[in-house]
Amino acid sequence: MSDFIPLDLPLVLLSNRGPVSFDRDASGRTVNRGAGGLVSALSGLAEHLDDAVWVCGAAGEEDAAVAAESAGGSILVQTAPHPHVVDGEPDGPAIRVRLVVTDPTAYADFYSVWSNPILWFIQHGLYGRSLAPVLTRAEHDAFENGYAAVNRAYADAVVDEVRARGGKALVLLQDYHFYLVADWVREQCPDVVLTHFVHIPWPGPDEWRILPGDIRERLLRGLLGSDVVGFHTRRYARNFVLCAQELLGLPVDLERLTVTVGDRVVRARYYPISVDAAALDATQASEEVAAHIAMLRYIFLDDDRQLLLRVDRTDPSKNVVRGFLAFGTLLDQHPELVGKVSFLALLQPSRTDVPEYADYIALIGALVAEINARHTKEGRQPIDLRMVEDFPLAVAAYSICDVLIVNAIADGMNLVAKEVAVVNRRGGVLALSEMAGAHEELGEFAVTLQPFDIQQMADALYTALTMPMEERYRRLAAAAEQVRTHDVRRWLDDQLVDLRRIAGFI
Ligand code: GDG
Repeated sequence: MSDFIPLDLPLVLLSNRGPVSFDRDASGRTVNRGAGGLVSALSGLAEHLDDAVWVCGAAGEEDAAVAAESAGGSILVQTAPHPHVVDGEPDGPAIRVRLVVTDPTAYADFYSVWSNPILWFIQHGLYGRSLAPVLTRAEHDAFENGYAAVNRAYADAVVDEVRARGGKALVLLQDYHFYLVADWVREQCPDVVLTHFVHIPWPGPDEWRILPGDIRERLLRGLLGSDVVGFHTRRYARNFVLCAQELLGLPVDLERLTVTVGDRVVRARYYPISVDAAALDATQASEEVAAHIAMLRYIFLDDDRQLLLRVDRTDPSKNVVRGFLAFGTLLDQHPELVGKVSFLALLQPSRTDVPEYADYIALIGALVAEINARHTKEGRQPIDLRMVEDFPLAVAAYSICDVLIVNAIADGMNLVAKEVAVVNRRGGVLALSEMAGAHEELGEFAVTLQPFDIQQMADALYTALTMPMEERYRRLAAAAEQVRTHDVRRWLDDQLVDLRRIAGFI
């Protein structure tokens, strides 16, 4: 990747999961690098800067042991050629990391009561409302003693790091775990320049009215401590400004997407996150992916058969169940497709400790069994459901699928759609929910899905599977071009340019 733009100020990052985690095996302490586009983009930036620190949670026991050894301070982790903690000068790229340890009960209330599920459910519109949520004294207490307390601990760590740098720094906060942090940091360090980026959808004011009035007010006021609140799309940014207007009564400008808070102007901006196209190309070129491709071709693509793919966490927001219902309807209404189309679903089990998620997995299994029983032909079942964590397998499937289905009820962006656009080599068609953030950029090249309408989705899948080859390749090339020219580096650079402008450097 090319060089990062100069920042002129130290950088303090905050996210729940950090760039490295620690473990222990027979040989002693091991250091693992975090996976995914976000962590690698931010790691690239942090490695490049002279003065940057990444504040994150101590996830496991070994993380806590490392934090204890550093007496609450930061450590320097060299990230290549092999990751390890360094005492003196590193002789390769390195990231300064500060691991925050919190009380386990408070953390459980923060993470497993408020962040996921309550905030996740509100922001993805997952509550049925007639019977859920039920907010009792326990949830009020969990907010105070969990969400707020943990936010406070992380905010204190950020403040500590900013003060150690003279009180002036660029601060980048990530996601729905930390809505209270910006305001606290600004109170202690008024000279920071701060962006809070929200990776999930931001719904309109009425969804937020599900929450107790004082809590939703605190969450909004917390975020308004930022200079910029970043989202994936204009729609989410606008919803945020509407919330400030309707729920807090603050003066706003809905065209410029600004909120006036006392003598400060807070901007809601949209920076669509993306993928690291070069890293994806490298993964695709690996022997492991080639072996998977050969196997998938052998299983799914002999004769003139086609492959429909989905790759998701087993999260109710991804709408896996309605996706299978639509596929079942497609086969009912187009029996000529039975035996001609396979549906490969690579699902990563997620948050299985949350009852709604465990129930959802059971529902998926039962539905797949039922559709497979109904449409097995010559011993071949139409759906191949695999509960796996296997990124090279996912990239192999991306490369050769005919149709990718993303039918989320709500999805901040959805990186899977962008990954397929970059690596597919078979004229793969994106069947993309209008409720995924990615639809704002890729909708014109996709077949649009309306995630609650089973018949519409079945019809759209039929359109995708029967689209002329030339049209398929034309759309795929245009989608790939859009993603390659708007990759994850651009997502980050655009935010940094805005921060430098606010700080007065440009
Ligand atoms: C949240 C928001 C937003 C796939 N299989 C495996 C695996 N993957 C990778 C995919 C992709 C990532 O996981 C999933 O990203 P998504 O964007 O699709 O969805 P969320 O996990 O819900 O992410 C979302 C995103 O944050 C970024 O802001 O786009 O809207 O919900 O990169 O390729 N990764 C591993 N093993 C697999 O088997 N490790």
